[in-house]
Amino acid sequence: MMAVRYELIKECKQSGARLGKLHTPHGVIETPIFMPVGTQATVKSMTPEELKEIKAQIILSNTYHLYLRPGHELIKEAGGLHKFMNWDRPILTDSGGFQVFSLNELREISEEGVTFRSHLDGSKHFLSPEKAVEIQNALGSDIMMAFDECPPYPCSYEYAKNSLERTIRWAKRCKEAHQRPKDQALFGIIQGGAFKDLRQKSVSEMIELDLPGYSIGGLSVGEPKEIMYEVLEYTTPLMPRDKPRYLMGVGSPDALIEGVIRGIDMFDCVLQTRIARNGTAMTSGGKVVIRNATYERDFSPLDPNCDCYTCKNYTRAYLRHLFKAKEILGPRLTSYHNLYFSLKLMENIRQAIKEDRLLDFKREFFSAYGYTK
Ligand code: PRF
Ligand code: ZN
Repeated sequence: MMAVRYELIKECKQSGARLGKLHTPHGVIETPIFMPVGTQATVKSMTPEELKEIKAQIILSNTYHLYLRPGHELIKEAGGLHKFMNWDRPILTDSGGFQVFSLNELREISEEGVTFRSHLDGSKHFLSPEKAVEIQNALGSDIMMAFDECPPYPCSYEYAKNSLERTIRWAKRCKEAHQRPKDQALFGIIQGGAFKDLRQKSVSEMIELDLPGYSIGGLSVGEPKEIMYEVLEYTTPLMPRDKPRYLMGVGSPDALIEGVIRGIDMFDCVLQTRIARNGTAMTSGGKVVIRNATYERDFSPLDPNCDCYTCKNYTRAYLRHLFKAKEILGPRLTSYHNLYFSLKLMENIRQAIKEDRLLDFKREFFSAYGYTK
């Protein structure tokens, strides 16, 4: 028995979208889904009770950060990550492969793994496929990610090729090191930059490992959106139909819709909470920068079409005041709304797939949001 099982419910008649259920040890997830990011064992400013209130089904956390602080041994001692942070629904942990590259300029990469200095105190550390799996086994996440190398954009064909081949070898090592395949699912990561034949090679070699799910990595790293959509268009059809497909680190409203249309089932992104902290809200009418003077006497809700706690109880003028006064309630209420907005968007997407009208939904959403395409 595998820890995680994907049940394909329906394929959209208008697009490549799929409706499914992902069965995990901590409950069933309806897909396509957006996963709020809880890098340091907390979705910034949100309690688990609030996450449940907005119907978050699964959250993401990070091996890299938790290994450095407070340490995976401590979390294991606490009874695992779920207990430690008081979240009893599914958790996916990223492997640290991406964070070690994006947060460290002084890293050194070899076939064995990556040596790097902590962004916290400069201490020296080593992450490898075996170590990343050991940490994730200690954390006890429902879904763990293989240790990969995410090449920058742009990057040469040669670099992308070597890096994806190494990512395949590392994925094999992850699978061998995995101690808890019965209650933790290991997902593989497809790399290959923006090169079609490399993405094809990456998929065909990765699916030979017969893992319970696969993600697409190496996108949204600075390439134009059209390139990302093109890569998805030729990559997802090669991926198994009976397993979940996860697009890593992508979650702007347009990319969520475009990704689902191209057959993606899972997304995560820091955007929702990050822009909330600097006072930007995602609303049905597009982005609202709440500090703007236009909202000084705007006593209407952040999003008149939203029925979240923030929108039911507070005005734009009040939120603007909170941000101007640097009160922590401002980021909190805005994070709550942005996450609610994105989870609601995914619910609407699932409903549209059910009714075979996802492309119509896209047209309406884009026009209201102010996207031109
Ligand atoms: N690999 C891993 N995590 C990631 C990525 C990746 O390529 C990305 C790229 N968008 C985000 N998070 N392991
Ligand atoms: Zn709202």
